[in-house]
Amino acid sequence: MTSPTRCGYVGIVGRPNVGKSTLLNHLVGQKISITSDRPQTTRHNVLGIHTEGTDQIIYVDTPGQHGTERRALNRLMNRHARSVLADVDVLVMVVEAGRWKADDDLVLDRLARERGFEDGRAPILVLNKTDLVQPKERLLPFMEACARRAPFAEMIPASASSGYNLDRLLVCIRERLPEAVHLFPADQVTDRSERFLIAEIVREKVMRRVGDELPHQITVGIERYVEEENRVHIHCQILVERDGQKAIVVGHKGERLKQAGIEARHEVERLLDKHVRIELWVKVKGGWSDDDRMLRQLGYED
Ligand SMILES: Nc1nc2c(ncn2[C@@H]2O[C@H](COP(=O)(O)OP(=O)(O)OP(=O)(O)O)[C@@H](O)[C@H]2O)c(=O)[nH]1
Ligand SMILES: [Mg+2]
Repeated sequence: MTSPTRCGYVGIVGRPNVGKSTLLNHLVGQKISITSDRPQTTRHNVLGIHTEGTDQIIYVDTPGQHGTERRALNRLMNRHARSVLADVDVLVMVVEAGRWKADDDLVLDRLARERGFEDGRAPILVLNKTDLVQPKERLLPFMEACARRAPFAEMIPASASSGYNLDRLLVCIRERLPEAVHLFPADQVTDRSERFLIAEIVREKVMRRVGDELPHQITVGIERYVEEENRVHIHCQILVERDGQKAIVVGHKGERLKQAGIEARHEVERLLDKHVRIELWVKVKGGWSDDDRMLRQLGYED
């Protein structure tokens, strides 16, 4: 007799910048969701699929939830993240070890409202970035304080960037997977198209280079994708909101954009396993991040 297969959706939620996407990439073993030290890097729910033997885990990375910004893009991002709370089989809430903030309370409130803690629905709490906690003795009182906030199913101190304790997290997730048939082929790692991943890689490289100078009024679209004999030629358009932002993205004598393009090309070549040429264009389109119709055109589906 063959053993039954198990398959389930595992939502990863939390406030911005706690390391949700880094965690997803590590668990799947491949870079799927872009990361940066800027809050609100992730804008869509992104699936990362990990199949091993009889188990298939479908992770859902979500945009960081927060209570401050009010543009249409931010409302949409919050909505994407909230839709995951109720529906997934297993929920992982990520916080930064030693730093509980107001937005963590916001996430927990929504979670209590839309999911609850009964009948095995309580989330696993990951206390991420433990590598930054000094001295280590500070961890224990923080864990005790977390335990008083909500009846978490498990609390796991971990480091998504080094991989510390993620094996324990994986055991906890596997224990909770329902018996079910696999929903994706064993070799599929995401539901997103190559074009989506490429646009995201470009956005990551640009975001990381502009640092604090620009908030998040950047988006990237693939305008043209041409497969030539032995390489792929990709035209990307980077949209910003204002002329001043364009100057920041382009940088002195175009140097910043050029470097972002080089970094993106290396990563896209690894992804596609082909030679790649990337051309980046920056265009000003005022108000895109607060315009519902424009957001839909740009691929931010509701
Ligand atoms: N020191 C340390 N840094 C980490 C760890 N995990 C993630 N980071 C860093 O934290 C920053 C944010 O990581 P992301 O994975 O983009 O965070 P996120 O929660 O997905 O952020 P949003 O998508 O904006 O909500 C990045 O600079 C990561 O490299 C960790 O375990 N230790
Ligand atoms: Mg993210």
